[in-house]
Order: sequence, then structure tokens, then C-alpha cells
Amino acid sequence: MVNVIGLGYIGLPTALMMASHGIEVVGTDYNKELVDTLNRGETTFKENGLDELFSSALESGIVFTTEYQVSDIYIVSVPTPYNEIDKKIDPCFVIDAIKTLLQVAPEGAVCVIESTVSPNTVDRFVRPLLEKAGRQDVALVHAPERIIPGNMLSELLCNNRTIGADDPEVGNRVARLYASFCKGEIAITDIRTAEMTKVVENTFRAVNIAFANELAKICRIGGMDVYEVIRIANKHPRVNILQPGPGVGGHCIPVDPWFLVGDYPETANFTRLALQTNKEMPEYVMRRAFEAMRERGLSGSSKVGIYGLTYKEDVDDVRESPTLQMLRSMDEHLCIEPVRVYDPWVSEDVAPNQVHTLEDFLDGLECVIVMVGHSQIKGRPEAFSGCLIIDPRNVMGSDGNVVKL
Ligand code: SAJ
Repeated sequence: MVNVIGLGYIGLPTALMMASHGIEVVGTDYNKELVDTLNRGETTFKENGLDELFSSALESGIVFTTEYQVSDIYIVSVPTPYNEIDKKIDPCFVIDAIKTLLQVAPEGAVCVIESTVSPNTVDRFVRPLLEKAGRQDVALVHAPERIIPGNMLSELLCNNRTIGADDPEVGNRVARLYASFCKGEIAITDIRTAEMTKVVENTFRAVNIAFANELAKICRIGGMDVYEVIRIANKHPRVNILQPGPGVGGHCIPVDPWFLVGDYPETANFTRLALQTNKEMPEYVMRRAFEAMRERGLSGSSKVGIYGLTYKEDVDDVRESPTLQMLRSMDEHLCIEPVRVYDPWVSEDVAPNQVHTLEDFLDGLECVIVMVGHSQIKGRPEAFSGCLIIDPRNVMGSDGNVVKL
């Protein structure tokens, strides 16, 4: 039996995928409301194919509870935030999960940590818990998740995986478990290497996006089209530059690289600069919008709307979202005051002046800042006809009313 601890964006799909591939799975989360929702047969977030997978897992007998189970294998997928001040990982949720599972884990159980952790977290924070509890019989594994929101389920099936284990035998056993649904290649290594590779993967993406964002600023000053420059540069067989945008959000790309900066502050300078570059983008877009409005005779008090609250297109996750970052800088600088904010994927109120239909959003609008390229409007500038369109996502085509980064 597998007990998946933490039923959020990673734990839930993983538990469902395993259950629907014939593995006996119990999903545990300390949030009773979330467990009750799942037990009513409802999913807790939107993701392509998740509802269908949920039905199939229910048919296969998956169970959700707040209780930790007696189980051969635990998969820990709890959040790993970072401490805003020293930029180091805050492993409190991992520590709580391990402490609790040690109270029920049978002898020789395997504890697989899927949560992203900084290099050395297992040695510094998890191993001592086993020693203190006299439970060195429990085998530790780090199998970092790699699935991208928006395409999670097919990536769960197809992505290559990393398994870090102290004992290669245990690594092989866990690899067999994942291979029951995962068609990708499974690399077995030690725990520290697995911890580091995960952080490196997200840091690579953050740095690549920062480069694209820097290019956008350079091209703007130099009067060049950054998208054309990147498109053509990427035709080179060894160049693959990502896209500039209004900022980098989500719980991974703007967070995980800080683990390197926090642990290696003297050395991780390049990473720090990349994070800083990305962080400046929402404010850059705000200034760009203000400038474009002025050029068109619109003032800061014109009717400006912000389209999109999520951290990227076609997901419902607003964590670290560039729009929320931009709203904060608007509060500070007050150069533009948005009259309203709208996101078709976000039904609860997370921003001031948020409206819940496109019709309400458009009413009398003079300028729209498209912060997220949801499918609802992608490639459809006519959705905002009559408005000046600020398009930092490059999703609105290029008619005269569209202003790029
Ligand atoms: N973004 C850009 N330009 C791009 C690509 C993305 O500005 O060219 C922005 C997005 O709009 C978004 C942010 O970056 O605001 C992050 O989005 P993302 O799609 O790059 O990544 P995430 O956070 O959804 O998922 C990442 C993935 N990591 C890598 O691709 C290396 C995913 O595979 C990981 O599982 C996930 O982080 C995680 O949980 O660690």
C-alpha cells in the first residue's frame, strides 16, 4: 500500500495516477476541508484530465483521510516554502509529515520525499528525526516531482524521473513503483544529487526566462522585435531561449532558485541577478503601460483593466502571480489605478475591484493589460475591441491597438 501525504497540486495527481494503475493508495492531508471535498467526489483544483483521472481512481478504490496510515511506502508531497528573510528553505511541513509518519510506519517502511527541497535538506532536517526516533530502519528516498501545471497528467506519464536513495536496492524498488505508470527513463542516484538536480532544473528555467526578459528590454531600447530575434536565434541548433513576459510566478520557478542563493550567498550571484530581473518585470509592464497610455492621450485615471490573475495561462493557481505583484507596485506608485481585474479561471476574490464576467470587465474599458494569455482571449484582440491593449505575453497579434513589452 502507498500512503500519499499532502494532497495538493502534486500529491493529488500522483495518488490518483497510482490508484488508477492498480496500486492500493490512501491519500492523507491534514486539511479536513480538502479531504471532505475529495470524499464528496469533487476535485480541489482545475487541471486538464484531472476529473476523469479522479473518477478512475475512485473506481479503483482510492481513499482520502486526515489520518496517516500503516503503509509500506509513504510519498511526502507537502509544500516547501522559503523564508523571505534569509532565502533558505523552510522545511516545517516536511518535518511535521516525517515526525507524524514515523509514529505509524512499520519496520522497514520506505519514505519517499517528492517535495522540492534544497540540497542537504534530507541530511540536515530529516535524517536527525529518524535518529532521534530510533527509526533508522525507515529508508529515505528523494524523488522530486517534475510535472508542469497545465499538462501535469501527461507529464506524470511521460517525463523522465530522478530517484535519490541511500541504498540502490531501495532506489530500484521505488523505481519499479513509479514505472507502473511512468513511461519515462528513471535515473537512480544518491539523495543529495537528486535534491540538487531538481533545484538546478528550475533555476535553469528562471535564468533562461530572465535572459529573455533582459533581451526584451534591450530590444525595446534598440527598436528591435524581441520575439523575432528569439525566434530566429532559436533556429540555431544549440540555442533555446524562452519567452519574455510580465513576470515569473507559480510556486516553483520564482522560489526554488532562492534555495541556492540562500545556501550559497557568496557564490550564487548570477542566480540572484536572474531572480531580480524577473521580479522587476511586473513593474516594468506597469511603466510600459503608463507610457503607452500617455502616448495615446490616455491619463492614469483612464479606465484600465487587468486581464488575468493566475501565474500563467489556463491554470487556476494565483501563487506568486505577476498580476498580484503588479497590483502591489501599483499600490506603491499609484501611476495607474486599475478600475477592474478579471480572470475566467479565478472565482474567489483575490484582488481589489475583481469582477467575475468578461462583460462586466469590458464595460467602458479604455485600456487592458493582458497579464495572462488564457485560451479565452489568446489570438482574439477583437475580444477587447476599442481598447488600447498592452500585451506583455505576446498573445494578441499585432494590430495598431496592441502594444508589446
Ligand atoms: N514563463 C515565462 N516565459 C516562458 C515560460 C514561462 O515568462 O518562456 C513564466 C510563466 O508565465 C510563469 C512562470 O514563468 O509565470 C513559471 O511557469 P512555467 O510554465 O515555466 O513553470 P511552472 O512553475 O508551471 O513549472 C515548473 C516546471 N519546471 C521546469 O520546467 C524546469 C515543472 O516541470 C516543475 O515540475 C515545476 O516548475 C515544479 O513544481 O517545480
